[in-house]
Amino acid sequence: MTTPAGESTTPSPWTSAVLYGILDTGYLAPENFATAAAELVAGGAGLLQIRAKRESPAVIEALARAVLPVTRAAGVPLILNDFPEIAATVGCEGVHVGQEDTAVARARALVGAGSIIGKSTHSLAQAVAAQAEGADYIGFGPLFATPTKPGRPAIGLGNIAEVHRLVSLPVFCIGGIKLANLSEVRAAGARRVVIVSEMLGAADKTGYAAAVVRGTREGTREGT
Ligand code: 3NM
Repeated sequence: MTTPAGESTTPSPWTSAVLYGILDTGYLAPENFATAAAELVAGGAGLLQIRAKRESPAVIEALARAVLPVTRAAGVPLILNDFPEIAATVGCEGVHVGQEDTAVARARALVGAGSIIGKSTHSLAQAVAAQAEGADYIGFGPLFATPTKPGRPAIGLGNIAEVHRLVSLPVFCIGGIKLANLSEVRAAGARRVVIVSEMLGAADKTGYAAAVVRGTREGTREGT
């Protein structure tokens, strides 16, 4: 990958990411997106998403344009939550779709053949279906009830090991994960996590992200 200035970088491939950060307008003011993006990638977030559930397309496009130079410089893919047309216009590396959003193939056709398309899944059956549909990674959750996705019932930790047996894609566990329950989530078989509210609320986002990366990798090495 090259930076906007044309310098080559040697980032880890996104497929080895253990922490996926989400910049969510529910927790972060638009003017703080670029700074937060820099802080999270400095801490080791290997994928970054923009999630703006209540904003206009114009605001979403502006957010993506503000964050993209930061993620490009770090060699971290920028994923837009849905809105594949905006992702294509701005040059985001991919989009994340929910169960009710654009189909994976359509999203890829809009964003580009080499784009990264992720899908939210909330059960083993949906995880298997997302892989069959051609997703590049899945989210799996919410493990715990979370105000970031209100009204969505927790699926618990019981199927984490099984989803890793059934699906060969990168699986990002999500929903109510915090530093305090990370070891429990790891012990249940999670290898990669997404954390939204606690990470965006941290005074030191870089230090927080680094602690999650350390904790998640430690669990993987121990084989728990
Ligand atoms: N998607 P927090 S759970 C955005 O299960 C999102 O698909 C989920 O935020 C899913 O870390 C979730 O604040 C919210 O709980 C994650």
